[in-house]
Amino acid sequence: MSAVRAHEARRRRKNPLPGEVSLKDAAAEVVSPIVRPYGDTTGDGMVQVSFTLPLQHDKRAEGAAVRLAHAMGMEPALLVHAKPIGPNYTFFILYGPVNHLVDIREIELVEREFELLSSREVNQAIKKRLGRKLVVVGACIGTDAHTVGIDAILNIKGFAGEKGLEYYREINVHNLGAQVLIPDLVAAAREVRADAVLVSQVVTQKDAHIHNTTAMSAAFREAFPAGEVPHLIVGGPRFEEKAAASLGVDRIFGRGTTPGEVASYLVHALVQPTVPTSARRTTKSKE
Ligand code: B12
Repeated sequence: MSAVRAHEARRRRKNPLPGEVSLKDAAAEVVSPIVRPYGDTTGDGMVQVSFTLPLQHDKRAEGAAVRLAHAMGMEPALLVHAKPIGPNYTFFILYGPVNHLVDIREIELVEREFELLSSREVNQAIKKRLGRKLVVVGACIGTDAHTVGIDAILNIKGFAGEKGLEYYREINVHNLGAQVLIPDLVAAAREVRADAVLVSQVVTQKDAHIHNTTAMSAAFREAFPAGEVPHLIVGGPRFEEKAAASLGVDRIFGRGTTPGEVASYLVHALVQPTVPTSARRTTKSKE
């Protein structure tokens, strides 16, 4: 290592600049806990943002876009694209450095609370401890027609190299598809005596995913006696994983979820030895 490089490595190890990789030694790299975006060089803070303003496209609208970017901490803000969307709206893209830093030590993570099991282990656990098939009902509710996510979890072909829940011998899957009405979902869950209801919500316009999920969980609590409500799981790319309690569901799964994770979770939540499994089947709903 040259003297200059050795000196630079020493400086980066002792005193890394925000967003800079601090070199522990020539072979190993330790990332600084304080980061900012990377554009042309490490830590230069460069980002690109896009948004639409309710303004006709002219110089004033462009000035408004730049001002907004400044207010968001982008300084200087370079307007790289402006396109009218109809007479009274303009779409903008701006590029520049942001002056904010993120300390990754302050990030709160939702840790996975269950062990990942193979499909064989899942089947064995259900067979041995539940003594019957585990029944799940899945659907996209409301006006949401984005079925790819729920199909990725349920369909036999699966997702990310993992088979879907239909592949599991000990899981009975009822996939109701798109735009299912909440009363129909409740009725189906009751009819097949679902252990778990898996709902997908991809559209988030006007918080549709929040409203639909809250309405769905309320409908289940209304239709089933306390303690007999099926396990409610909701999934989609834009849920906050920590929001389960406020939405009235038992678990939220987000972007990139795999079927194996969901199967393992179902065992964790519904098939543990401590769960009095036979009790769930004897008294079910207010029929
Ligand atoms: C494919 C697609 C469509 C297809 C859907 C086909 C189908 N059968 O699903 C079609 C063309 C029909 C469509 C229509 C529309 N779409 Co669209 N669509 C998409 C697109 C490109 C991909 C979605 C997708 O399939 N992702 C792949 C799957 C595998 O990922 P996923 O859904 O996130 O699922 C994973 C996890 O989230 C999780 N998961 C999801 N659900 C569940 C459920 C459970 C129980 C669990 C455990 C896990 C889980 O596991 C999955 C696997 O990891 C997205 C943009 C994008 N790139 O995401 C837009 C997008 C979702 N669509 C959008 C919009 C606006 C629409 C329309 C309103 C457009 C229009 N004006 O007509 C319509 C609405 C139709 C309707 N009534 O719902 C917007 C939504 C914006 C918003 N804020 O809500 C997006 C984000 C595009 C965008 N950037 O604007 N769309």
